Amino acid sequence: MLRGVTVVTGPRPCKARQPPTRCGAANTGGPTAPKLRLTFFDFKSFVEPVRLAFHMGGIEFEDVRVTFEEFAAMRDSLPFGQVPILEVDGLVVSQTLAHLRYAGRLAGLYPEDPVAAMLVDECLYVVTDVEAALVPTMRMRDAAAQEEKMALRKELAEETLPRWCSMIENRMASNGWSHAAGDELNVADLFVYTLGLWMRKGVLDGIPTTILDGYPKLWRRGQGGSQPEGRGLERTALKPRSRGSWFGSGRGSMSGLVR
Ligand SMILES: N[C@@H](CCC(=O)N[C@@H](CS)C(=O)NCC(=O)O)C(=O)O
Repeated sequence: MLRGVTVVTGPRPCKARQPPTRCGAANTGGPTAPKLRLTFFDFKSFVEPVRLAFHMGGIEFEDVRVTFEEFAAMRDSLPFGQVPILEVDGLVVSQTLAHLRYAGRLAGLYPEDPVAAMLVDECLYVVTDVEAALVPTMRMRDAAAQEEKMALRKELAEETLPRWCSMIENRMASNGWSHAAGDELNVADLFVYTLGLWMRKGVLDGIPTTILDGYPKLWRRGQGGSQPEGRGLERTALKPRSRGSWFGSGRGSMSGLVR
């Protein structure tokens, strides 16, 4: 039995349902709202922005958290052998960015304008690139690999991450954007925010928690900026539209989001 969440006994096969022909309207619990189940491990990772987008839009979804053992048991039944998966009325879909854009459309956090949407996509892929630079060092767990890992982290802290952060900062500044990819809060901000929290948390040896301090547009303290930090975020940007606060809700790792 899972810890306080619904057990996934194996998603239905993709062929069970045909994809909808158009994007659904906001799913705030109406009779035609699709039934949504998001399945991942019980940590934030890159799935957190999807959960946040659903939450901000007041969109009902089942937040299924599986253990590694449960994932191993279900892996062969998954379309690409990976989590996260999002089930939409039984249709099983993989890939976080697909989930995030879908959640953003339902929640009104993804632009309809094609160019504005492309700019959001640009930011999402930039964040994916930054993440991709960090992830290999996460896998270096053996004692023998520590020296190499710390050398790579030093390069990340002193060169790679500052270069990416400067480019995002400059992109915002030169376009006069108040947010990560435009003038309104959207899923790009949620993605940048989640990555930023992780980088600043002190859990990545060799990456200083001050890593984003020199980028006031990218990571602005207090309220009103692209990535308002901490409790300011709870009060403003991530305020859910129709339900109680995500923060402090005691839902697994979610309550720790702003720590
Ligand atoms: N590009 C995929 C990556 C998903 C992914 O790597 N998931 C990992 C868990 S964090 C997984 O399921 N790994 C198992 C495997 O690939 O066998 C996404 O964004 O959803």
